[in-house]
Amino acid sequence: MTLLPPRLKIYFAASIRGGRADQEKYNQLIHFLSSNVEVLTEHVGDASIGSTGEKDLQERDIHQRDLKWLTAADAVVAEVTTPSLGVGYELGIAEKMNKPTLCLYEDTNEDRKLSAMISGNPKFRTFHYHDLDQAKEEIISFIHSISL
Ligand code: 6IA
Repeated sequence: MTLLPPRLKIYFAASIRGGRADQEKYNQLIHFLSSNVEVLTEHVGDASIGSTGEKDLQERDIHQRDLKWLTAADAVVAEVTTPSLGVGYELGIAEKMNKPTLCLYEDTNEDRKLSAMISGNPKFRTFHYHDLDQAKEEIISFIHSISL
């Protein structure tokens, strides 16, 4: 009998109260990730979660639960196109915990730019993409790099 290697645990971070305009994109990225790794935070892509967030959990419980998952994660993948205080907070903690971190940012023609605190951070792997297939290729490359 051969033992399968443990699946990598990924903390997927993306905007909730920062705005849900990209929710379907989060969903697709989570779905893609899930076929390769364990995603601890699948709810982030859930269409039923609006910008007000989960209704059956107290804010304090959400914070505590997310920090527990972040601590347990092998790595972080963050979709950072829609600016989010929560995601920025999680990224700062991930950095202090030395978690390998991939930040995905969709380049659009809109007049918005990624925060220099993310794009300027050498500890984060930041990738600009134009379509989701590029983001998925980068995810595979990132996962390979941390699985070595
Ligand atoms: O400031 P934001 O709400 O945009 O922050 C989003 C980030 O914080 C996500 O990456 C989540 O991991 C975390 N987060 C913020 N609110 C929640 C939350 N409540 N539950 C879980 N994680 C949250 C509400 C809804 C939720 C279940 C999707």
